[in-house]
Amino acid sequence: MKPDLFEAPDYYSMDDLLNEEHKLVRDTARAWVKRAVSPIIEDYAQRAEFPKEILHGLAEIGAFGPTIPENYGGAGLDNISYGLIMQEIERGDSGVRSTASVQSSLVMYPIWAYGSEEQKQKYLPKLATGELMGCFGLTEPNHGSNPGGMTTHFKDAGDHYVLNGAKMWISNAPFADIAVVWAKNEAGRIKGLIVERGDPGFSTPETHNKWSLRASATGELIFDNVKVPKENLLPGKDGLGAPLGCLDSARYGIAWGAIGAAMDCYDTALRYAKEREQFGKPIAATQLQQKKLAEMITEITKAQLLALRLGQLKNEGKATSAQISMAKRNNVEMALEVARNARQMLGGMGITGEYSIMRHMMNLESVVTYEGTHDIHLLITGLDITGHQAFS
Ligand code: TGC
Ligand code: FAD
Repeated sequence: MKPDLFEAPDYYSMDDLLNEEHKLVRDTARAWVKRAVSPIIEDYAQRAEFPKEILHGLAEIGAFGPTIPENYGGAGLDNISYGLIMQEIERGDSGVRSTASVQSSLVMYPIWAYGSEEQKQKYLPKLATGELMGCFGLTEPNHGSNPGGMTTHFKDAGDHYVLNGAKMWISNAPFADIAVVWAKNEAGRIKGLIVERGDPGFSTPETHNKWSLRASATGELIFDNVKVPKENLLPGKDGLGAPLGCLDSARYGIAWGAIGAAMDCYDTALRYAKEREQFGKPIAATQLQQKKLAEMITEITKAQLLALRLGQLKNEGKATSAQISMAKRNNVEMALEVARNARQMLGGMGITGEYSIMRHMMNLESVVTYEGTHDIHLLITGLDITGHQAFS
């Protein structure tokens, strides 16, 4: 892969809107990605292997629990810093950002928001350092966009629960030490349970043959009469709103992360277009390639403004789920479009692993599907503005 020459586009001087802490956090993550992710990620993606060697570095830049309070091992940062970290990591690779998103928003967040004090003390500090890694089991083979229909269930067996069922498409599952699992109790109410690797009857087979997120490990969670200690039930919240509340946090991070992937594609295409000559002049001097570049930077800039405003609203506790859906949907689609156009601008070279663009493009096909598909987020906006739900 070519050396990482990334220069971040900032067409509307967004830096002026960030405080010193935001810039420090962002620059630390940016430097780490250049040093630790860019040189190795293409090889790992080609081999379809997760680079475990980066876990320590992810913890060091505050990517595990950026907004979790420091007394539980988190970084105690605001939501804009969290978003900027996700942007920088996804600039390197969406699969690496996935690992950070899952650990922070889908494992640490529910334990922090819905867990008992004992659960917080036991798990959060170790999750923040990466000593423990987690995954989040909501999706099932027959229930993806409609998680409320889940069939994974547990029964009260006196001093413990017995859990049965299966989850599918679970990021980090093959190596996670713990899983936050959403399942129905005997009354049909959705609850969160912490299941630990090694519990008899619990297995995590890996999902192979992915053309997307190849540097992220994806798997199933199989529960065959797994005994779960009663103290592993998350007591703070139940119902579908509990897992969906975690998704709000992860979707917010993705709205920022996708910008990182788009910035990397744009920056690569711009540099290539200035250097690559055809018909006796740089392709950057042709109207058609300028159109692509001008539209890319326009869309990236709009997405940056959307994410920053959403971050401000989130910091004020005012961001709604529907606003988060709009940003996730818009920014991921934007990044996919940028990646597709940037890929074309590199001609044949665009399909090789010499450049990051094709990897970003394929990764983004997962990002536009997980955490709620493009269509589902449109329906969430539709419901919000009309008051009519059109899911079923
Ligand atoms: P609905 O009746 O609308 O809602 C049920 C209850 O949930 C509440 N609620 C929310 N609460 C918090 N945050 C949100 N975003 C919420 N959305 C809804 C709602 O108020 C209600 O509460 P209550 O108290 O009245 O019961 O539910 P529905 O069954 O009609 O479904 C709505 C729908 C389709 C929007 C929802 O199911 C949905 O978002 N589906 C998409 C599923 C999804 O996003 N799955 C993601 C799995 S995790 C993942 O992909 C991780 S990838 C990670 C990575 O690698 O980065
Ligand atoms: P389906 O729900 O079957 O949807 C298929 C198509 O139908 C989509 O285009 C969808 O938009 C459309 N559709 C569905 N309902 C409607 C409707 N009412 N109206 C119109 N169109 C509709 N899940 C987790 O729980 N944890 C994870 O860590 C996790 N990681 C993932 C990692 C990867 C790489 C991938 C690909 C997925 C991951 N997921 C995870 C699962 C992800 O959230 C689901 O794939 C996603 O929610 C969509 O569900 P589905 O794949 O079953 O598609």
